[in-house]
Formats: sequence, structure tokens, C-alpha cells
Amino acid sequence: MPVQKNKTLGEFIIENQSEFQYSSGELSRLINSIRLAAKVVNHEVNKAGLVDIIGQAGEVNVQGEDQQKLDVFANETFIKTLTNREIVCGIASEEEEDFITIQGRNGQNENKYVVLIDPLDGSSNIDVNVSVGTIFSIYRRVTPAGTPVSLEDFLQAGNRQVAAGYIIYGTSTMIVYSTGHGVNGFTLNPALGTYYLSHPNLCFPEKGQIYSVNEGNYVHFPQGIKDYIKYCQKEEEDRPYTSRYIGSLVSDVHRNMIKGGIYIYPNTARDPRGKLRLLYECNPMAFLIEQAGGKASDGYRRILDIEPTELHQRTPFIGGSASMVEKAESFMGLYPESTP
Ligand code: AHM
Ligand code: MG
Repeated sequence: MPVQKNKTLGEFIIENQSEFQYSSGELSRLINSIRLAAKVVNHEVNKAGLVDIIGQAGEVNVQGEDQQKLDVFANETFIKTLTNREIVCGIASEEEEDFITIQGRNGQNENKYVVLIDPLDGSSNIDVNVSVGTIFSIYRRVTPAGTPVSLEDFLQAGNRQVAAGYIIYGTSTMIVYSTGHGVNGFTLNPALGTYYLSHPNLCFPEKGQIYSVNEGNYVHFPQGIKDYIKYCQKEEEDRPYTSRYIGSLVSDVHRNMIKGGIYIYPNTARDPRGKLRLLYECNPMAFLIEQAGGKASDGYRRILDIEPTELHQRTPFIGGSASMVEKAESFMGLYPESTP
């Protein structure tokens, strides 16, 4: 079927609602709310370069309101949007120590979904006008509807995700998401405030030639990763590969998904369990990567099969073109799993 390229995200959500197994429109409304909050955050992120003109975080603006740091603003915007619209029963965020229970106005919240979110990932890049992102992950709760959510609703393996996605605030703003039926990308037309389907059915190219890793940490990497990096740099067959590292997970994975490549954040001496968070960074990115035909691993096992034990759990992460991840895993497999 030919893809209609001028389709809006709103139209796409409605048309594809029947894909959801227990469709009642709730998941569609949830994705709609994320779309709305993303527009608000996008507006604020776009103004970041004007901070010297309109004020730093911590200052008071002309309306007498406190200026907020953008990651705090993004966190509040997503939480408020999802809470006010009573669209989920619980939220976990990188910015919040504990998960948030949403009671509902009459104390009876029958919604079945929980959202886990990193409201503004890579936010250290904002000061230098480099892309940042929002990452979200959606699960059906496991505890009975109508009761307060509990930790077990959030500590589910990534393979149980119902949907996941990211928003990239880059040269264009995009929403890329999947409900388990492939990955689609929508680009915001800022003049109209409308997202259009610009990247239907995103798939990793068969072969990739980009590796993305913070090589400044090389001496602290596990031996398997060191060996894989040397492999990437070797003059042989289609190598050496190109090195590209933005330091913004969403942007690095987004580029690699389009061009073909691998993103690596291993465990290091400083972060023996890895730096990235399993539940709201790695799981949603792994879900999207797999839906786009790629692979995501911690070096020894599939990211989506890890049974989480903590809300803010970290994990090593290797994700991207399937053949590249398999190669990296083969180097990792030569050494016993241990912290470096
Ligand atoms: P954050 O959640 O504190 O923003 O950290 C996550 C970010 C990722 O987006 C990025 O890939 C990584 O940290 C970069 O880390 P480093 O600067 O150590 O290379
Ligand atoms: Mg983050």
C-alpha cells in the first residue's frame, strides 16, 4: 500500500487504533497527550539560546515567575499533562525518586497504563545548542485497575512494553514511536503546530558503518568493548567505520537507525553497572531498535529480557544494526562477564 506522506500524527493514531489488542482508545489518547506535552517542551527548548536575554534558571522572569531549568520544566510538563487528563494510573520519571500514583479526581482511577519517562535526556547539551530528547515507555499495569499502582507495575521486563518512543528536539522536532507494529517518525511543522508522517516504517539499513561511543572512557572499558572498537577501526573489508558521538542517546540512536550504526555505553570503572537507565532510557530505545530490525544487548543478554529490580536501575547498553551488535557481543563473549 503506498504511504500517504502528508498524513498527520493525529490521523495516523486514529487509523491505527485497531492494531492494539485491547483497544478502547486509551492508548491513543495517551500518545496524543505525549504529543501535546512535547509541543510545549519543544517551544521552551527552542528558546534556550535566548537565556542571556530572557533570564537564567533560578532568576525571576518579567511575569514575576521563576525561570526553570529545562529538564525540570519538561518533567513538570509531561507529568501535568498526563495527570490532568487522567490518562494513566502512574508515572515514573528520571527526575523523580519514587513513582507517582495518579488517583483520579474521584479517587477511582480505572486507567490501565503506566508511563516511564526521561523528560529531557542529554540536557547538558542544551547550553551548546545540540539536540536533546524525551524518551517514553508504556506498559499495562499488572495490579488490578482501580487500586493504587505499585512498584511491580513499573518493574516489568522491556519485552512487555505496549509502546515506546522518543521525541528529538533537533534541527527539526520529531516524534518517533512504535506500538509493536514497526516504527514511524513524524516531523513537527512549527508554523502549523502539526506533526506529519515523514519517516514511515523506519528500519535499520542491512549494513552499518557508524560506531558511537564516548572513546574518552576507553581505558575504563571492558576488554571486549576495547577489542570491538579496534575491530571498527581496522582497515579491512568495509572498515574502518566512521565514529560519530553526539552524547545524546536519542540523537545518536536516531542517526544510526537512519544511516546504520551501533551505539555503545558500556560499564566502566566509574560506572560499574553502566550509566544509562534500564527502565526509561534503554528499554524504550531497545524496543524501537528491535522494531526497526536492529538489536539491543548489554553485551551478554537481550536488554528487553532483563528483569528489573529497581526503578532507577542502570545497565550497559549496546544497540543498533543487528549484525554490528552481534559482532560486539561476540567480542564480549570472549571474556567472562565482570565489572572492569
Ligand atoms: P542524562 O540522563 O544525565 O542526560 O545522561 C544520559 C546521556 C545520554 O543521552 C548520552 O548518550 C550519555 O548520557 C552521554 O554520556 P557521556 O557524556 O558520559 O558520554
Ligand atoms: Mg537521561
